[in-house]
Amino acid sequence: MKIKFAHVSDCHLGAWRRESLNELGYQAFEQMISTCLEENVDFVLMCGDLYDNSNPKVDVVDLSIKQLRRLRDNDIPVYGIMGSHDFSPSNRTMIRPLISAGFYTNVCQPEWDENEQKYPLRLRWIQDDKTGIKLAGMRARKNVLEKADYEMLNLPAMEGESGNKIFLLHTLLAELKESDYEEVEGLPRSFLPNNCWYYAGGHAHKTIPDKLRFGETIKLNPSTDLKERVIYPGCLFPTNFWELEKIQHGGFCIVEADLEKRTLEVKFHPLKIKDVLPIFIDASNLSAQKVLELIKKEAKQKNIEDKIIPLRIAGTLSAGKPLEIDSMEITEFFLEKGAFEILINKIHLSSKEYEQISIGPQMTIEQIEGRLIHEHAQKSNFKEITKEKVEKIIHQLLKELGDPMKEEETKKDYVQNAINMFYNILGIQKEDMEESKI
Ligand SMILES: [Mn+2]
Repeated sequence: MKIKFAHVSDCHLGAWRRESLNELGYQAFEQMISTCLEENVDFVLMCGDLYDNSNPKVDVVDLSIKQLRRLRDNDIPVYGIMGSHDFSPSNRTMIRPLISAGFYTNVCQPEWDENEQKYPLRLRWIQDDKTGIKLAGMRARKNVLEKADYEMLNLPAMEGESGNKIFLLHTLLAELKESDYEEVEGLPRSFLPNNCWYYAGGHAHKTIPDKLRFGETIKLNPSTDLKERVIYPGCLFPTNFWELEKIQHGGFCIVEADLEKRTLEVKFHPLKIKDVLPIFIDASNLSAQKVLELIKKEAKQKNIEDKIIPLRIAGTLSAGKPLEIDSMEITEFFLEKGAFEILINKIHLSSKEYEQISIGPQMTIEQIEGRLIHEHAQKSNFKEITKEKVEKIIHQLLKELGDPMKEEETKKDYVQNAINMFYNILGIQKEDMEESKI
């Protein structure tokens, strides 16, 4: 007998600040559900981070329920675990009403064995009626805190269960970690129960193994090494600038399995909702003005029509400040030329006028502050105020601003006193200011 299931993770519905991009994420979700129905899958695995946080907006909940309902109406169960984003330590997660409504079965069912000292935790296997597949999984917590749960897991007890088993996880496997995830902690494979058929992974937003994305089918049989049976489909739709730039689109997996031969075939289904065109501008040794011209030239030369443009500007400007490369101006320019949406990233853009100030790890906060103020004051250029005076003024202002509101002081008085203090330190006559208001 052959069965088929979908493996989905990291939908992050509602992750974007821009509704236009959230909308694309919702479309990806809808397409995924439609494909599951067309392919007539036996069940769907949801490996965490369905929502971007544990308390998503009503609109997001509503549209996800409408989609999950299409699965339920067709008797396709959803088995899931919570991810680092939609898990809540107090169990106040929006996944809960989904479970109550029968749209989602939580396969992270801990059972505690009081007689066990070191490994008291077991996860109950839940059997799918139609296929007989047994499922269990470990939900994530923030900052890989689930590590402590894995450490208590009674692996032999879980391994002792017979049948075709699928384990769901929302944790990166250390052995599969790529350089892109250097700062993300991974757990070694020895944390996982050994003899499962398939390990449905979540948390990695990039597909692992990479070759799945390029259309390769992954074939697994009972002798395949555990490491290769851990699959991460990656996010359903990119959730941030880096992902748009790096992977452009997300997707999910459909797995076909032969129950007798105990073989599986994994295929990736890309979800290309909108074309993405990453643009990189090297601003090194160029003036802010020149960079702006270069960006506009790119917009004219490239076909940006109806595309999402992640625009990265990096390097050290020879003249001008990063702020002079006006994001509003660039955005308007691209949208006028027909781009669907543009995101601008200037994190690695700096200026010679304000070069990085080196600070040592041994420096105190006060020392760092002092150094920053000193170096910026040295770059000031006022006719009537010396650099030393600028430095002194900044220190005075910071000191005064650090004073909290006095108990007997009203808010109005506090604000007025602060304004007077500014006048004093900056040597401004109050009358001058009042006159200039007219
Ligand atoms: Mn995620």
